[in-house]
Amino acid sequence: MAVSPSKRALLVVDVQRDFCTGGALPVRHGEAVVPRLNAVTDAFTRSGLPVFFTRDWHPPRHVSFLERGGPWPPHCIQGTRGAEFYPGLRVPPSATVVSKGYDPDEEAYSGFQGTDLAQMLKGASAGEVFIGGLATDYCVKETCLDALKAGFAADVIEDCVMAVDLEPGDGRRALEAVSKSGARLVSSQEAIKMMPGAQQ
Ligand code: VGL
Ligand code: ZN
Repeated sequence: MAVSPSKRALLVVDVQRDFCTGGALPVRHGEAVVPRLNAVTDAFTRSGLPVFFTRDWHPPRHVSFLERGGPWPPHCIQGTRGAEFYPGLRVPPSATVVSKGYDPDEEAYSGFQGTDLAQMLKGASAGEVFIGGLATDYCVKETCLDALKAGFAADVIEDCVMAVDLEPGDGRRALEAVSKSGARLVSSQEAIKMMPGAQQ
């Protein structure tokens, strides 16, 4: 599916304190994606392409929390420090922030679930989304699968994602699953070089 380079958008998934070292639900080395994502974000904004940042945005006592029988410790509670974007993550003024998982009784791994993300992407003339962030085996995977279902081409930036890996290999299997569903796997360097007007 060839999409014009001018129709690309960047989607940065859940790069929040709670998913990084020291957070409530830390992804091993989660914060390692930050400098690479910043470079990709810069390339998109330099090319005038839209950038979107999702954030996990749970009410206290969310259905996914252990206290309600869910799999996770409380994390990314609305308005708390843990729900903040990781320090140093570049969120440009032009970025659109999309909050998800705000329904107390519904899990929402995908940035498309219960949000206007698909309409906003279409409104920004996007036909292809480049995806990075946390975590590979949950929110990145589900966001990518929903992007494909909504008719977008999708590229996962492999060195800009990190997995929870509750079971060893979950991250690798998630990348296999999205790739089998039609997503392309790229490196951040490749993504940067694909930008319209890239220097090299
Ligand atoms: C996520 C587990 C629980 C994610 C969110 O962003 O991948 N994982 N909530
Ligand atoms: Zn969550």
